Amino acid sequence: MGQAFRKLFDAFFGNKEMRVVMLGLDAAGKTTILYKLHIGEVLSTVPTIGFNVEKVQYKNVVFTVWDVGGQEKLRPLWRHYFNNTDALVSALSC
Ligand SMILES: Nc1nc2c(ncn2[C@@H]2O[C@H](COP(=O)(O)OP(=O)(O)OP(=O)(O)O)[C@@H](O)[C@H]2O)c(=O)[nH]1
Ligand SMILES: [Mg+2]
Repeated sequence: MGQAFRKLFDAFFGNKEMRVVMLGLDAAGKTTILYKLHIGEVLSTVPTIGFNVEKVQYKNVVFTVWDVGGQEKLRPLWRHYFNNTDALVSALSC
């Protein structure tokens, strides 16, 4: 009974996890956004070769945010990040 109640409680009030993938052309600002969300600061960045991944908590949701390199040679790899993704953020430069 206690375990069933805990499961029910967690379903309503426990942390939920969501996987978010950020894609966009190189120098669009994805890594800048990721670290602003993660540590609250704008860091100086270098072009991402591969990916960065960080957990960002908002209320009871833990977002696992994948920031994928946007250089042309890396774009064919983007499709490999879509599996089990709950949200996609598309970064545009302006
Ligand atoms: N003016 C301006 N510059 C920005 C902004 N966001 C990021 N930058 C700058 O743009 C450059 C590239 O930012 P990144 O966050 O590394 O870009 P990225 O999308 O991760 O690029 P890749 O890793 O190559 O895919 C850095 O020099 C940032 O300081 C913004 O909102 N405004
Ligand atoms: Mg980057």
